[in-house]
Amino acid sequence: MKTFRLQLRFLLPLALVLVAAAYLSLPLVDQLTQRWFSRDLDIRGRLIANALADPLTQALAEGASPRVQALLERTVRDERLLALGLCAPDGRLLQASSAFPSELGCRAAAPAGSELSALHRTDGGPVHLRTQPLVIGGSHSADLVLVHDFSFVEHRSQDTRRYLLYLIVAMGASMALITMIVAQLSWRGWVAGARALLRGEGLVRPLAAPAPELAPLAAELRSRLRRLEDEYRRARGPEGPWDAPRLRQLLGTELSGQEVIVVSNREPYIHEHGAGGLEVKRPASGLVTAVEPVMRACAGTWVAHGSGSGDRDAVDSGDRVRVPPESGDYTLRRIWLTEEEERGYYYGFANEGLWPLCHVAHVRPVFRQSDWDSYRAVNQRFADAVAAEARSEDPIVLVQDYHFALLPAMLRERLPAATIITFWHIPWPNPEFFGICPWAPELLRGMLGSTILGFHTRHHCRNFMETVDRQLEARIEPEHDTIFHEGKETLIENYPISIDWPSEQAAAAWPPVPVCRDRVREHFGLGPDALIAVGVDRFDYTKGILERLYAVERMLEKHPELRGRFSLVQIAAPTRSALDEYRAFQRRISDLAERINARFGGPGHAPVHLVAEHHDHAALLELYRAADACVVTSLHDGMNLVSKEFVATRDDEQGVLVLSRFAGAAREMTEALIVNPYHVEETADALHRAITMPPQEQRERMASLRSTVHEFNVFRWAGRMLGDAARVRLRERIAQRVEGMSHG
Ligand code: GDG
Repeated sequence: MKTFRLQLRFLLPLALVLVAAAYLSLPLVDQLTQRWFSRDLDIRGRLIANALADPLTQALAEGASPRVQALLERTVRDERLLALGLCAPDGRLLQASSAFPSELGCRAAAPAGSELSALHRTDGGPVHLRTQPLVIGGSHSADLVLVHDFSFVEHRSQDTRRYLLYLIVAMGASMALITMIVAQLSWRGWVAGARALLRGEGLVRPLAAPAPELAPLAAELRSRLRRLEDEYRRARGPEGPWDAPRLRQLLGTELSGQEVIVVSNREPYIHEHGAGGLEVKRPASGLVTAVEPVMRACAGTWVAHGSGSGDRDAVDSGDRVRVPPESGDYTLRRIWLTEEEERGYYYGFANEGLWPLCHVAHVRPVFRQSDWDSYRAVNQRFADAVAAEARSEDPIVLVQDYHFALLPAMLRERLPAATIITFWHIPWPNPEFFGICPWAPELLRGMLGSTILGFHTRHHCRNFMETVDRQLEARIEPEHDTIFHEGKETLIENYPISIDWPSEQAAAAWPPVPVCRDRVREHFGLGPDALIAVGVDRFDYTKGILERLYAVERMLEKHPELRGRFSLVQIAAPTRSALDEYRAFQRRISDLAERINARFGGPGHAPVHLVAEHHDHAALLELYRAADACVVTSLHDGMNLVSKEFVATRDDEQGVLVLSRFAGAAREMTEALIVNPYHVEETADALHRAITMPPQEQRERMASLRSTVHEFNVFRWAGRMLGDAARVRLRERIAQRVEGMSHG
């Protein structure tokens, strides 16, 4: 709009000048053409008159009027010469060729004896008259009048005028076009310049210094930059609290104006056809829990698989819908997959191959060629969609999880200047274990298309670097946490994920803990002195639900006094039930729960309440707040957000967390009772200790856990990643200029 106004300011005066030019120049052109052609006819006339003078004077002197007539008629065969006439000195027309305009006579000619040219209009059109005196015997005896057709001059003049007009219009159009292009380019240049300045680029101007002697200096500068960045990352120290406004501020300063695109398989909102029409649901997913608040803060685009039965009815013609439904903070772009694609890419390669491969949970990974083909094809489709959604050539793209290991390199081909941050939400196994995947090198190459590759823990980062070391020709620089592969550098860093710490207003609206306990007791038919442990998981074999039940069974064996008092409420949200492995596992859990209930339950009491249903957030909140203990016994878990959610809901500073040492969360949440879930005895004892822990010890542990999770929240996770991305972008820009400097 601004460019348009700018252009208009130039184009209007230009149009006025051109109209004025046309107005003034056209009559001038008329006059000029007339003058040129009159002069031309004069010269011709004089030539003809001179050529006729002798034969005419001779014929006149001899009084041979037929000869005079023949001479006149022969001469007018010239196409432009209309007629010839002979006028006596007294003004009589002596003789004339047959086409001599009768209305002219000798009046229009010049006074006798003088040479003159003039224009006249006859019935047949405009004519040019030239009078040429003839001298016989030394005295003036007659005047020869040459009548030339002048209408062709008018035609030519019209043609010239038309061509001139075309020329002016064409000139005007080209000038306008050039103006528009120049204005566009200079506006874009100005905008790019302003953006660059905001990003701090303007601070580093390209140096036009000559090169070779500066090469060592440039290398030194580059390595110092790298060391500075390393030191900055490692010595981050106390950073102050992270929250949504601070993340927004980071996006508005260091990453000013940059667009953020998230890619994940799971969508943050699912539309389903329900009894009440189109209903919106939040899926049970750690990834969605973590990334959603970040997207709310930065208002970007989220590209994900549209998996709900009503998803197609909720999107616009570009497959986009604004979410969350109540505020529409960001755009969700849905990608549709066929059943076959979903079977191969999602259930097959991602969940039967990579999921068990990365989780040491003793479930054998399955690798099928057809699944791999499908995985590759779907990764390409998502990469294409991200490139199509990008409005700039260097967006920040946050690639989520093991469904998209190949996407970073594919996207790098489409958008070479993009900053691609890939976050791997699940663990990374050791190199030997990862090596069993038939396509290990391809997966690693795909991931190394990322600018930054994030894992939850340092341990996973190390495993990844060692895997690359075994599988690819790459240069690994552990001191900088970087891998150089095919001329591209990837930073491998740990970013422990977390949750959006609830605001004071949100917490104030929660039902009080005693109310939650009453409701849960009532719902599950528990007694007033019931001891409640909760487990909240997707119904997945990595979550250690089996081991948890064994621990409950063992605890009840060891502590008969707890029978009839203790209950585990296990929420198991349905997940991947299309896979045999999952269905078999879910059956096994149900059978075990039944067995324990049969063994230790009684009339009106069950020690295990297995609820294999998806619950809404309010129900989970109520459960967390009602619990004496929350049990997380994952056999392997990238982080585990349930442990953090439990702690966040306990503003009463009561309740104990039992946490598997194989969950990434165990590295931060050291005040939990840390267990090895494979060790049934140890887990049973920890569970017992949890439900019998004195309130004071509970308070001390919970207060400390809460302060950790409050500080290490999801905005810190995103802020550190995006902050690192901003620094990498800045360093790359400086390095490019230094490079330019050393190459002259
Ligand atoms: C992966 C990694 C990593 C569960 N049931 C329901 C429900 N949930 C929510 C929980 C929690 C989330 O799902 C589960 O998060 P986790 O982190 O425990 O596990 P994964 O889904 O396996 O997530 C994991 C995570 O990614 C993030 O990086 O921590 O290690 O495996 O938020 O509350 N939510 C609702 N109803 C349920 O029934 N609404």
